[in-house]
Amino acid sequence: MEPPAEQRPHRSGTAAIVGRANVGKSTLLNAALRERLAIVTPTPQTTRDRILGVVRHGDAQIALVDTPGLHRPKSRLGRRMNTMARDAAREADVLVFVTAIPKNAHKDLAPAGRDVELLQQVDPDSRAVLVVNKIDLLGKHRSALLPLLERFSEVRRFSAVVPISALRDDGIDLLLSEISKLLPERGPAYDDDFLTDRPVRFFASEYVREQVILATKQEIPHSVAVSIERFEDGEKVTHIDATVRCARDGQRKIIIGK
Ligand SMILES: Nc1nc2c(ncn2[C@@H]2O[C@H](COP(=O)(O)OP(=O)(O)OP(=O)(O)O)[C@@H](O)[C@H]2O)c(=O)[nH]1
Ligand SMILES: [Mg+2]
Repeated sequence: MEPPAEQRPHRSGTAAIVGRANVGKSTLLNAALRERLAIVTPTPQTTRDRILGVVRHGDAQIALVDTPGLHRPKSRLGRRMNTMARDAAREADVLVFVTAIPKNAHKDLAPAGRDVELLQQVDPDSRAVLVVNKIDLLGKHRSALLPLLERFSEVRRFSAVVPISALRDDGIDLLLSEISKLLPERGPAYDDDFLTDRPVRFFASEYVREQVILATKQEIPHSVAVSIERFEDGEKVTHIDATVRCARDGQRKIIIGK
């Protein structure tokens, strides 16, 4: 039986959310925080930086770190993004490896080859939780999950395996409980009201980039960068000037519509 709350030790530490692009890592971060902090789009490689979000769960404080999707890089930016994700995984107390149910598939589900490759690159002794996201896509075929989870367990040892739907807020609480149990016993590292270490300006630039990605097609999002030139908090309104940079003149025409 679990001891009463006042006798349970406080736990705190970092948990890195790592996985292929587009599996729902940022959606998971936001669901755990109950805040729309990280940007989310249907386009792969949306997240470009580490994003910290501090979650309180029972007797634990979890420093969740969202990371760029691991992919085969075609540019310097891509290589930097992969390095960032791998460093976050190595430095964390717990690795939260996220995979997702593919669209229109519910029979003979098997771990994606790329997931297997990535998992084999991780230190086998690290504490890892497997998260299978997008289980809402299974509809009534939930029984297809079991063989998938078993096949993942053959790839490496996981401290916990948690199917979730980050989009529907299904399984998030259970996941946070599993992560909490794996954190070291220690006091909180952050103040009670601390959410993230990034400044508001960073999120302002991210929200502009999110809109550019949502409004344009495949090729453009990867070459877009946004910088905030002015950020002035007024009494009633905040004035923000942002510059959107892209790689080619043709892209500029698509973004501004002329
Ligand atoms: N059906 C379904 N879609 C989801 C779920 N979670 C995320 N998505 C969608 O999957 C797409 C990618 O989500 P993100 O959270 O941006 O994925 P990511 O892993 O952070 O992607 P990168 O930052 O590019 O690596 C978005 O269209 C989300 O709405 C889920 O539980 N179910
Ligand atoms: Mg993301």
